[in-house]
Parts: sequence; structure tokens; C-alpha cells
Amino acid sequence: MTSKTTGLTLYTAPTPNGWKVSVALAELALPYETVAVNLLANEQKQPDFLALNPNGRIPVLVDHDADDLVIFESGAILIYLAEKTGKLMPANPRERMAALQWLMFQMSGIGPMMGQANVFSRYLPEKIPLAIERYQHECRRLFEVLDSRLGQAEWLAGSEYSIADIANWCWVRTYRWSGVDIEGLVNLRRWMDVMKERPACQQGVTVPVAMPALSKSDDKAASDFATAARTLVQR
Ligand SMILES: N[C@@H](CCC(=O)N[C@@H](CS)C(=O)NCC(=O)O)C(=O)O
Repeated sequence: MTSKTTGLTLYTAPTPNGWKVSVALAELALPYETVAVNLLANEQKQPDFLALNPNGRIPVLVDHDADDLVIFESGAILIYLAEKTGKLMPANPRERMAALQWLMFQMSGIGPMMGQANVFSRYLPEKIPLAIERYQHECRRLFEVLDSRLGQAEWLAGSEYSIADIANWCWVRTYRWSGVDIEGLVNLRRWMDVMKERPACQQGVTVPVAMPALSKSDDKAASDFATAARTLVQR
């Protein structure tokens, strides 16, 4: 836990939901203190962390300059940062709603479905083909929805880069780990290529530590990661 009294503290771990906030903070060039939460040691379920987030999950942001305001749920944190700074959210009402809509699409669709694809294809010792197919197909379907949107507009909200792009990219970039194919999704590919060149995106995904490329299932790093994650999902 932090003893900081001013500025921002981010409680996080090297996962897509944590990266959403570290990428946004990098885009906004806001200084912050990082507290790395060890998920495998179950630190997120200990009383001092549960006092910050009763759901026992990262990320959590504390704004010490706003009377130690504590925010959990990555989507809420992104909206808070956009409102605090007046950035990463279009001012135009139509595009603002589009940004919120595509943020919710990530929070309720892309994140949970990719999460379950990972659980069934990577972490559970018993392989249930129907469950693996169900979640990987649903991810592919959601990726096609993103691809279609990105065929109509440069960014998810429309003409402006926003928190919706950050939220979706932090998950979609791990498509290989979830076993989801992006073949033929040219608009999604175009957007991913642009996103990965942004310095803030590159820096944000190294917080709190850089993750090895989990792209090959026979990789030692990948198999160590899957073994550790198995403990977490079977707790
Ligand atoms: N809807 C939440 C999901 C947060 C979440 O699932 N965090 C994961 C890491 S990506 C976690 O803390 N897992 C630890 C656990 O399940 O005990 C958000 O977007 O903030």
C-alpha cells in the first residue's frame, strides 16, 4: 500500500485491464506511482486491497489530489482520467457517445470473452472443445464487429483517438494468446499497426513489468505463465 499524499497511485499487474490505465496515463503524460499487485500471491484478495476494491481485482487508481478518491473498474478509471484532463474523449456529443459505446463494448464483450477463451484454451487442465470453440468464435465475431467499425472511421469513436481505442487495443493485441485468428480483418490490422507505434502504447504495456511475448504455446515463458494462471483460476 502507498504512503503517497499527492498525485496518483495505480495498483496494477501486467494484464490487459491494468495496461488500459497505464497506457492512458502515458498518453496523458500524467506522473503516477505504481504499486505492483502480485496476483499469484493473491494480494488482491487481502484485506488492505479489498478496502480499495471489494471485488479484489486490479486495476485501482487513487487520486490523492481529489481527497484520496479511490476508483476501481478499468472503464470507470478511463472515464475519470478523460474527465479530469479533458483529453482522450471527443467533445462532440455524437463522438463522445461513440467513445463510451465502444468502451462498453470492450468492457462487456471483448474483455470477458477473451478472458474465457484464455481460461478454457490455456489455463484449465481439462480441455473442453465445445467451450474453447464457443469463446474463440465469439471473440472472432466481436473482432469482425470492430473491423467493420474501423472500416467506416479512423478511430473507434470516429475522427478522434480516445479511451475506447486504448481499452480495446490492450485486449485485442493479445489475440494470439487467446487462440483467435485475425486473418482477413484488414481494418483491424491497420488500426493495430498504428496503435502499436504510439510511444504511450509501447510504454504503457511495460507497466508494472514487461511481459514476454506470449505468442507461441511451446514457449517456456508461455508455459510458465499458463501454469501460474491455472493456479489463479482454480483457486
Ligand atoms: N471488469 C474489471 C476486471 C478486472 C480484472 O478481471 N482484473 C484481473 C486481472 S486482468 C484480476 O485482477 N484478477 C485477479 C483475480 O481474479 O483474483 C476491470 O475492467 O477493471
